Formats: sequence, structure tokens, C-alpha cells
Amino acid sequence: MKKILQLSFGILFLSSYFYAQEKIESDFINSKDAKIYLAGHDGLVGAAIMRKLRDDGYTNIVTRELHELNLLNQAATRKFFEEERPDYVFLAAAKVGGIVANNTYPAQFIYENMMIEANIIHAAHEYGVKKLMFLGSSCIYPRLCPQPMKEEYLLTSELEKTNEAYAIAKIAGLKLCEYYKKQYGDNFISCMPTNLYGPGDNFDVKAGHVLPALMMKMHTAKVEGKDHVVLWGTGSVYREFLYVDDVADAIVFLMKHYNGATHINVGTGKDLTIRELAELVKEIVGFEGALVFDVTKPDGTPKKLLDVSKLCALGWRNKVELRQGIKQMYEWFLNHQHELRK
Ligand code: GFB
Repeated sequence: MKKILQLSFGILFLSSYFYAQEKIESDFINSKDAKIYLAGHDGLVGAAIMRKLRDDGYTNIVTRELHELNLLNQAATRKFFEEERPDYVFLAAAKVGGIVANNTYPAQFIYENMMIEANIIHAAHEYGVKKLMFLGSSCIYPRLCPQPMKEEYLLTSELEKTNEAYAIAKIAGLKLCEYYKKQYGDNFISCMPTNLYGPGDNFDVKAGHVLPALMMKMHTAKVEGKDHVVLWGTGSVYREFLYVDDVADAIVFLMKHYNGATHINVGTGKDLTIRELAELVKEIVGFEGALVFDVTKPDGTPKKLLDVSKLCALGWRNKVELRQGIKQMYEWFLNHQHELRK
């Protein structure tokens, strides 16, 4: 028994030593006035990265609205890089949506995401960007992936059909980073966040993700005095949720401390069923009616819990627990009724 314990501790020590080897001190840490291009600055994650960069004292952040720069246009993207010559890039621009949006518009999800990634990553290479961070998504892992999902399980079996198009585009993005690093030596890295939520989310009940959709449905039902809300699927599948300011913190942390050739998972390491999530949202919103599950709607992947040991070994952990995060999100929702994306 003692020998087994010693052996396990030895393996644990060796693996954390191995991962700790990848922790670096990037020039980004002390480049507070370097030019940073934040692509997707007005999305859920982009806005949180902006808050984090400003809090950390970065002063020279370049952004473009959609009408100023269409990232689907290669020539326009190239011209932007030629004129601005950013030192660092955060690639948080993407076409995103919940399970039904992914399943209904697969052509748009694969085309738009692949174009945005290829245009930005190639222009970053051409114009000598010092470091680039690409954001993926946990749906890149196989549908029936062993749990929790380690980085090396990528491409080991079939993807979940409801979001295959989006997942293939995101896999292409992280492979672009990997291969540009391998062939050209570009310092392009990528991370795979789990399901995200928080202030600024998309509350559209048809196109959005589960958490903002549940909040909107339950809040509306409460205000209108309805006795039930209809949710999708069976409610028995598991999901992991990370507060958006936590993911922004992790992304900036990785920009400062990670140069690895392969992607790195970003999550909490904890998940719950959709029914448990719905009960939690119900309690926080103060809705007293019943939860009805429409099983004609898809469930998606049965479980997609990220293995976050690699990120933890670098010294990062999430701060905002799910209950606290949902409370903060609901407070924001109540105070921003006129500017909700829905
Ligand atoms: O958040 P969600 O759309 O995305 O759905 P995925 C998660 C689970 O919640 C599914 C259930 O099992 C849904 O059936 N659900 C219950 C609902 N009620 C609702 C509702 O009112 N709205 C929504 N949206 N879901 C997406 C992918 O997968 O996650 C993307 O399609 C991406 O590609 C993203 O990876 C993070 O977790 O299933």
C-alpha cells in the first residue's frame, strides 16, 4: 500500500513538474503600451478580455466594428494588419450560438468561423505578430470522449452531430496555430474554454446558449405570471459552466505564461445536469412554476467535462462559483433590460 502511495505521489509530482516546465514569462507581461488587436471586442468573451486588459494596465488596444472591418474579407483583413501592425492579437471573433442555432445553420457556422480564423491567423503571420491567442470550444472533443476530457483526446473519435460544423472550424483554428508555430516558428497559441456565461450574453431564446435562454424564459414567465416554462431536451445531460470574467482572466494569464505547441483546456473541472442548472436559475430568478422538458429538441453531447489539470499546474484556477456567477449575471440582466442582446 505504502509503495502504491509513493508511486502515485511520484507520478503526480513528475506530471506537475512536466507541466510546470511549460510555464514561461512572456514579454507580453511588461508590454503595457504594445499594440493589441482584440478581434471580437463586443462579444461576450471579447468584452470581458477588454475589461481584464484595461484592469491590468494595457493602454493600446485596437478594435474594429463590423461595418469598419469585415473579417470574412481576406483583403480587408490583410489591409487592416498592414496599416495597424499589431504586436499581439486575441482572436475572440466567431460566429457562435446554442445547440439549435448550430444544428440549423451549419454552413454559416463552418464557413464564417473558418474564414475569420484563416484570415486573421495568416495576416498575423505575414505582418509579424509577436504572439496570438486563439479561442476554441469544448465541443471540439469527440461526442463520447472519456471524461474528464484531456487535451490529447482531440480527434480520437466522432464528433457530436449537432455542432460538428462549428467544431470542425474550431479544430481548424487550433491546428492553424499549431502548424504556423511548427512551420514558421510563429508564437500562436490556443485555448479551449468550456461553456461560458455572464454579463453581455446573448439572451435570444432561440439562438442563444442554455444559461441565458433559461434566465430569459424564467424571468419572462415570472413577470407574466405563467405557471411553467418549456426547456429543451431531457435535462439529463451534463454541462460545465465558466463565468466570462474567469475565462478572460485565464486567457490573459495564458498569454503571459504559456507558449505550448498544443491547445490548453480552460474550465472549472465541475459539471451538473441541465435539470440541476434549471433548478438553480429558477431559485435565483425567483420563478415558482414548473419546468417542462420538450424532448423533441436535441440534448447534444451527454457530457463534456474538461480536464483542467494542465492549466491548474500552471497556477490558474477559476474564482467565480456557478451560483455566484448566475446571481451576478441576473443582476446585470435586470439592470440592462434595454440593451440586452436578444
Ligand atoms: O447551451 P447549449 O445550447 O449548448 O445547450 P451545447 C446545452 C443543453 O441545454 C442542451 C439544453 O442539452 C440543450 O438541449 N437546453 C435546455 C437548452 N433548455 C434550453 C434552452 O432553452 N436553450 C438552449 N440553448 N439549450 C453548444 C454548441 O452546445 O455549446 C456550440 O452547439 C458550442 O457548438 C457551445 O460548443 C459552447 O453545450 O449543447
